[in-house]
Amino acid sequence: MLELWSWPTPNGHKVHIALEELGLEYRIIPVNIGAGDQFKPEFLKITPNHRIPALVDPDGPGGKPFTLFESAAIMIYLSDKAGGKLIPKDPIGHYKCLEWMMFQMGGVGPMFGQWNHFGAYAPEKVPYAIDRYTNEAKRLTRVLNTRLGETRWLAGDEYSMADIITFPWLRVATQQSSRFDERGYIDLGEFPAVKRWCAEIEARPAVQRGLQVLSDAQRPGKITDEEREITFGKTQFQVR
Ligand SMILES: N[C@@H](CCC(=O)N[C@@H](CS)C(=O)NCC(=O)O)C(=O)O
Repeated sequence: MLELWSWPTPNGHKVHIALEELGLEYRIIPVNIGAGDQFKPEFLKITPNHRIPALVDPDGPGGKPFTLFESAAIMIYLSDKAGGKLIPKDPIGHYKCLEWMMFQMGGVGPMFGQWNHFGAYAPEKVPYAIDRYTNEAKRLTRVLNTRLGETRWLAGDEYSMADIITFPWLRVATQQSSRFDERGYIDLGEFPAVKRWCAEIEARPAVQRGLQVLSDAQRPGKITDEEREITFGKTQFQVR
């Protein structure tokens, strides 16, 4: 059975949702990133990048065990494994799907991640960084809004991995939460097409199931000093 080493963050949620949408059998191995599980030797054997999510397929290419990290690579692999589902087959839809998946991996994920960092996790308030990443998060949301004003889904007329990979980041960015009170949130009133798209995705039963994965482990409120040290302190740079 497929094994996903994961935690309930946007990068984990996208793969939980993909697995549920594809109907693949899997089991979850929790990697508590606030407690430092990502630095354990058994996890580092799967991914040298010590970040969730990471996949182990005991029946990989050639029937051999196979490991994969980086959420987009995992999602493309899972789509192939399920016979090409959730990545459009027509050439235009196919490349548009990859285009928007890359937009998430190179833009939305890293920029929203920094926005969260300076808005909730940094030990001191850095107004320049908060402004910079607030502007960038809004700019990227505007790009999504323009696309979704023209097409129902990011890849065109088919719901795809491009929507699944992007949605969990927008979901967190648009919710008011005490954890992120320094950085605020994105008001979807300004982005009606993104609002319509989020609501359509959120209503899907597989999405609801994916969001429930490891939901017991989610802890509201501010990051603790111990979690900050593990996730952003010296530990990160001692691992080789
Ligand atoms: N580009 C990676 C990003 C993975 C990532 O940043 N994962 C975070 C959780 S959302 C993590 O594992 N953080 C642990 C740490 O920073 O030590 C992907 O898309 O898979």
